[in-house]
Formats: sequence, structure tokens, C-alpha cells
Amino acid sequence: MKPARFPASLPMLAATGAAALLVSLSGCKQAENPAPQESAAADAVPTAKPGISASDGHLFLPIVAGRPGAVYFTVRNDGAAPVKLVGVHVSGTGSAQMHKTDGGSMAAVDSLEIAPGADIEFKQGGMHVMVFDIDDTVKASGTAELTLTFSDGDKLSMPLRVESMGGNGMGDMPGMDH
Ligand SMILES: [Cu+2]
Repeated sequence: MKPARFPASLPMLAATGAAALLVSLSGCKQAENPAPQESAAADAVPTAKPGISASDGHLFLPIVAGRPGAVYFTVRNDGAAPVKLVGVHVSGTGSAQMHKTDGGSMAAVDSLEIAPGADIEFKQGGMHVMVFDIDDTVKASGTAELTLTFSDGDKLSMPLRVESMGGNGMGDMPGMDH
């Protein structure tokens, strides 16, 4: 889609509109309550890696630098066996965590099972990935890479489109980058 050129005042409006999102994200703390480490390896069943796919990846930068960002994507299991997602990594960030928003608060999620035939959407207000210590090199309109690690040690990488939160994923807003 062709990004529209907005008047200079619009980015301010967009930023205001995104304030609610920012508030919910700022409630997100790193390693808030480290759950007891599950022995993911012990119950890992050998799964056929083919069949796992991920799509529609976006990284939303925080409006205020230094705050966490959010990553949204969809992961799908077309294999015959359940798989367990146990780790996430995003290039250009210090750390990444899976989170789940539940009734206004969010908690870190250590692992996530994906049943055969299921897809799981990481999105605002549900499962999401929070990223911390975002590098200056990660800029809106750029790309980053999300790597998923599964309990069997297999990994899957996918590109993320980097966007500013004010953009709301609706496309580039050239006026936003000062
Ligand atoms: Cu979070």
C-alpha cells in the first residue's frame, strides 16, 4: 500500500491515540516473576520440524525510547504432533520474552504448546513478545528478525517489519521520524 503523506499535526494525534497501548506496555516488566524452570527437554517428543510456519511479523517500537517494544506474529503447526515454543529472540534487542495479557495485566510465559492444526496469533491484548533494550539500529520502516526456539532445539526465523506504535500497523508515516 502506498503510504499517505500526512500533515505535520497528525503524528501528534496518532501518538495520543497510541497512549493507551503505551500504558499497557509500560506495565510490562522484565523477568517479573520468573517461574520455576520447567524441564522442557525431558518431555520433548521428537517432532518433525517441517510443518511449522510463522507469518505476518511486526515489531512495534515504543514511543518513548528505552521502553519495551512489542512483537506480533502468527505461528502455525501443520505437523502431526504438538510442538512447544520455549524461546524467542529478536535481532537488535537485548532480550525478548513471551507474554500473555490476561484481564489487564500481563505475565511472562515460559513455554507455549501448539497443537497440530492450530495457529496462534501473537497480538495486542493476547499472547505477545516483549522486547527490551532495543538497539538504535532498529528503526521504523526497517526489518528485524524473530527466531523461535522449540523444545526439541529446532529454530525457526522470520522477518519482522519494524513500525512505530503511532503507525498502528497501518503503513508508513513518513512524518513520524524526526
Ligand atoms: Cu508484555
